[in-house]
Amino acid sequence: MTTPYSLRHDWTLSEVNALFNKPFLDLLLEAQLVHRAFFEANKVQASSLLSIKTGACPEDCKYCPQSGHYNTELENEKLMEVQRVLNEARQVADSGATRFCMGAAWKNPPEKDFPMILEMVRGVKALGLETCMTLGMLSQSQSEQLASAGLDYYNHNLDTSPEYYSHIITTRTYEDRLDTLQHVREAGMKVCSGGIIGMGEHRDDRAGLLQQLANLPSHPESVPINMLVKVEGTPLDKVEDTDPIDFIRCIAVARILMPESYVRLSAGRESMSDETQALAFMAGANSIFYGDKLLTTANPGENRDQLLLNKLGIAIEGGEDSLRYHPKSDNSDMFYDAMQHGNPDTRSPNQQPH
Ligand code: SAM
Ligand code: DTB
Ligand code: SF4
Repeated sequence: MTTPYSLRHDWTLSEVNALFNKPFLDLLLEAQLVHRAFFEANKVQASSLLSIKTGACPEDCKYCPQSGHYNTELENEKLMEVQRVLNEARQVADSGATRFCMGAAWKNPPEKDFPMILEMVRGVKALGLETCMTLGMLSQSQSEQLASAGLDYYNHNLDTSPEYYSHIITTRTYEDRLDTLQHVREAGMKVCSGGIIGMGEHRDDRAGLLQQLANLPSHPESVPINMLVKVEGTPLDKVEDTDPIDFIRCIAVARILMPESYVRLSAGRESMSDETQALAFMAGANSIFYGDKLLTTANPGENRDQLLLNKLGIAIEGGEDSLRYHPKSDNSDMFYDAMQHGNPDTRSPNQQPH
């Protein structure tokens, strides 16, 4: 059976905006149907985060508590010893999370530290966890070394639209970010790339960010959608709160544009209600950060997450590749057909009658 949505890499801004402008319930239904056509329903992937080098970052990302340009009273820490990282990873392996994501507050990883980074990848991999790192910009050679050491995923976010980007970061360009994503791809690693909602951006910027991600030569396997965590001392700490419904729209549009990708309901869950999180899962989010800390800020602890997931009947999945192209759950085809025939303008050109 053909999947109802073919993968596209040619989305126009007006098409993406048209999705954003749909009635909320229509958008949510479409996203959930796309989700069920590509993934098993009621399952989420769980990753744990560890900051392996904290603070004093030379970059000026206006959202970030770890930038050395702002005073956030964060305690800076140099690169962690490999054994300490592996001890943390052992605990994660027992928690139910399947991926261990190590983050460093660097513009790019210094060559002198690179052998330790590679050792961490090998060590975490040997514990049976999937490995992910986010270390800033990478050269082609560094990407290849990480891939050879067994790094499964590299996280590098586009963060926002190309147009809004310079309001948020001035110390590296959008092009720099795209270059790193290309190096990661060429080295054969899986790409984790997404952005942040709630930095004072316009809806067009949210559409622009998702358009950029969806129009990459291959969709990122993992798309983290972060809600800004406002940290005192950063230039964005007083920005207006994002309406949760607007945030859910971003998740739903990401799901529709990148049907095969894991969409991660990422930073910001600590201050989200259970109902908002439930709507995010309905909109097609199927991945979370698990554990009581993100990199430097709080995340709901495992107890709160277990209660929520139990309430919703959602299980943490064991290994993500086994679930790709899972047979469609229940009768999503029937609903999908009904929706398509009821709303002809939601059909892509190759689905329209001739
Ligand atoms: N330094 C590396 C880099 O920026 O590429 C890796 C670590 S950085 C903290 C990873 C991502 O975390 C950023 O790209 C951003 O999307 C996200 N992030 C950082 N601070 C955040 C905040 N306050 N709220 C939401 N997301 C945030
Ligand atoms: C991503 O998109 N979000 C994570 C992960 N990738 C590295 C980081 C969120 C950081 C939130 C702020 C903090 O805890 O420092
Ligand atoms: Fe540094 Fe990354 Fe924070 Fe930017 S997001 S200031 S690069 S740690």
